[in-house]
Formats: sequence, C-alpha cells, structure tokens
Amino acid sequence: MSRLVPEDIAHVRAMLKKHDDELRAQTGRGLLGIAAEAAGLTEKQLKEMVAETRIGVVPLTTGLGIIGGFSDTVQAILSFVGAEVFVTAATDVAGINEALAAGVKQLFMADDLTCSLMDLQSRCTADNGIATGRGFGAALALAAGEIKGKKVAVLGAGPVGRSAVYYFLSKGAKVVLYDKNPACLAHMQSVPGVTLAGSGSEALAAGTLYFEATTARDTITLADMSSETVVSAPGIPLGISDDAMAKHGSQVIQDPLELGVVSMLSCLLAKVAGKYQE
Ligand code: 2YJ
Repeated sequence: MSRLVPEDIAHVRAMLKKHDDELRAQTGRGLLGIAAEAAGLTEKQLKEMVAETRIGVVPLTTGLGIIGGFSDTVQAILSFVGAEVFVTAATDVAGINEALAAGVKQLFMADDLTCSLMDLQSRCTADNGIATGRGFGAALALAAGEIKGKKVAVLGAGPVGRSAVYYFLSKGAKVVLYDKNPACLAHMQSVPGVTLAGSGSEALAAGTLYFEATTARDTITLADMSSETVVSAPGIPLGISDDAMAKHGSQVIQDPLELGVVSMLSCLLAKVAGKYQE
C-alpha cells in the first residue's frame, strides 16, 4: 500500500473541475456519476443522498502522522460533489469529539493502514481500498462501453485490485490477474472467471482493457498500448511509463485521491440505504 505524499495531492483542489471534465470525456460521466455506478445507484439517487450528508474530516497524527493537505483535499473533493463537509480544528480523539459536538452524521478518518468513511447512525463504513477498486472499475467499464464477456487484465492483487476483480466479475467480464507476490495471487486462484497470469505481459496480452493497481512504475509501457487500449490506473505511483503517457495519456483514467474518495461516499450511502451489492 502506498502512503500519499503532499506532492501527490498538491494540485487536486485546483484541478477538480478540469479532472471532472476529463473523466466525462473519457467515460461519459463525472466523478459523481462514476461513483454512483460503482455503488449500484443512479446519479440522481446519489445526488439526493449526498445533499443530506454532514461529514466531519478528522486529521489523525498517529503513526507517520499528518499528510500536509490531505484532510483539506478530502474536504474539497467531497464538497465538490455536493456534500456538506468540514475539517475539524482538533486532531485525533479531540477531533472526533469536536465533530460529534458539531452534529456530524459521518466521520472521515485515515491512519497509515485504513482510510474509512463511517455513518454514525447506521454504523455502516466504507473502506478506501474497496471503494477505489469499484470506482476505477466502474470508470473502466463505462469507458469501454460494455465489458460483459470481455477480458480485463488486472495488475496488482492487493485490496484495490481484488475489489476491482469482483466488480468486473459482477458485470460479466473475465479477469486475467497478475501480481508479483504469489501469496496475493493464491487468494484468487479458485475464483470462477479469474485466470492467473505468470507475468504482467502475459496478463496484458489478454485484451485491450487494463486495470493497474500496483505500487510499481512502468508496469505498462508503450509496447503494451495501442489506440484501442483503455487503462484505469488507481495505483500510486502511476504504473504507466512516461512514453506511454505521452502518446496515450487520454486513454488512461487516473487520479491520486478523487475517485476513491467520492466512491467511498457512494458506497457508504448505498449501504445506508440498503442498496449496496457486495
Ligand atoms: O490525517 C492524516 O493526514 C493522515 N493520518 C492521513 C493518512 C492517509 N493514509 C494513507 O495514505 C495510507 N496509505 C492508508 C490509505 C489506505 C488506502 N487504501
């Protein structure tokens, strides 16, 4: 798992509208529309649910500590899609107290292992890794038009990659999965619809739809891409080589935080409404 650094997210706030427009050009939907799809909601349903939120983002100093700009960026992303959200002035337990005193309905908190959005009344939670897999999975499916019956190459079998695998399978796609760590792959070997590949290039040879959820660079190079390729790439750092980005960047769906955070919101609200399909 990668820990974000301030440089990863420094431009997110200023670029939210531009990123939303880019996603619309790539997938036909913006952040909220993709996240709705990821959670099995219509965009209209999600919009109505988002309008009722009151979210407190609590900075946590535990472990490696505060990531500069992290909480403010989460606040900006959630507010961009219509949520009512504020960052507490206090951190940690005092921050939770502050949020509760201010009447929040949901809490957003991240330490070094877990990033979670929780609903206080229903006690439902949404995990960043799972939501990110579904959000970027939905983005790939929307960009591809139809993935039923198609093969998707998934690189990386961590929480994000595995969540995407189950999303693709639920949409009737087949998955060819590779992870350099055999222990991660072992979990997935008996899942119907999943074929394990012996290398990244073997996985990428499966078709033109790629999901990149590794923490390595240059897992997808210029030689792996054509004008047909569509890549959804939540992995940090970005796994697509510089020359491949220079030529095919418009075919790559990627961001460091935005789609994952909005998908946490959609998954949480779908769970609260009893509309979430595991
Ligand atoms: O509040 C803060 O500023 C920090 N405690 C935020 C820490 C954010 N955590 C991470 O970036 C970890 N890698 C966990 C993310 C889980 C993603 N699935």
